[in-house]
Amino acid sequence: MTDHDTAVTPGWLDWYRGPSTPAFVLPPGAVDAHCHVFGPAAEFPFAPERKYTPVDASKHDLFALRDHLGVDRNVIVQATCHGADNSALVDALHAAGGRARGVATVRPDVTDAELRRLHEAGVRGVRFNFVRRLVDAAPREALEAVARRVAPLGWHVVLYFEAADLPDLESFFASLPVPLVVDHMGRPDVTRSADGPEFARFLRFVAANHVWVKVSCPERLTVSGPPALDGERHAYRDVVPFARKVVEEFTDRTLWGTDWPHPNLKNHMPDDGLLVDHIPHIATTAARQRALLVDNPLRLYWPEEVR
Ligand code: 0GY
Repeated sequence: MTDHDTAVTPGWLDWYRGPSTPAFVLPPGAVDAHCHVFGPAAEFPFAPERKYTPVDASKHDLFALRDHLGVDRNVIVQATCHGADNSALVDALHAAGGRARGVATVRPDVTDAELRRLHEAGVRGVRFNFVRRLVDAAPREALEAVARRVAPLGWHVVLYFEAADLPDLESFFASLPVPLVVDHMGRPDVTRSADGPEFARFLRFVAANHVWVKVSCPERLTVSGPPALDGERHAYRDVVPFARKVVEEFTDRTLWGTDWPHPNLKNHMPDDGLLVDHIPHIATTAARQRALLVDNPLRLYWPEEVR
């Protein structure tokens, strides 16, 4: 893709306008720990090497959603369509006035001054993406170099990979000198059993390496649904056993996020209000909900408030 190619990717699903008001009331201080901003392209052009061109999803749109859902804070994750240009992310972090932290993408030759600038803006991690439809593969030495650069800042690495790739990647992940956070439960194949060998392997990896897990993206993982649309408050039943298992086994290291504005969904765009209504199905007690939504993200992203 070239930077002259500014047309939105064919078939792109725009984010859901006018989300419902959740029936589930989020606890005070709840954090949406996985969301993105896209552009606006006129102000923050997308990266030439991107694999998709989304519809704009600005910081103002994100903050409006935050307030509508009853979320208190956001963790904004650099999306691949912005490459390693973190300008839109940093702009959103500044505008959030302390109510957002960030996860950036940096290259190994990033300067110390740039890392300091990102830290001051609120960045607390970098994302390593292994999903081939989203990025060209980065050499492991380059990723190791990035991890070494950010470790002294107390940052973590957010890992995005497909379940089938975990066996190849696991020892590399374990060697990184930083805390690890996995996106979307490592993208399990939910047509298999949550008690089966593939997910068991993922859970062993999590346990052995003290990994944090985002129990996010049921709308991306689901096969049989039903989707979070038209008032459906029992959506994505096929994903629930996976998320519930993670929440129950690793209650103190789980994070939740909307994944708004939901890049690359193919068959439906969820009503974000109904995604909030999904939470009590995966975190079934008030204590688990508080850990998932408030205490855990605070410990990882605002540790100075947890003393
Ligand atoms: C997500 C998932 C996806 C995309 C990105 O940065 C991105 O482009 O993260 C995806 O397409 O699976 O976490 O938003």
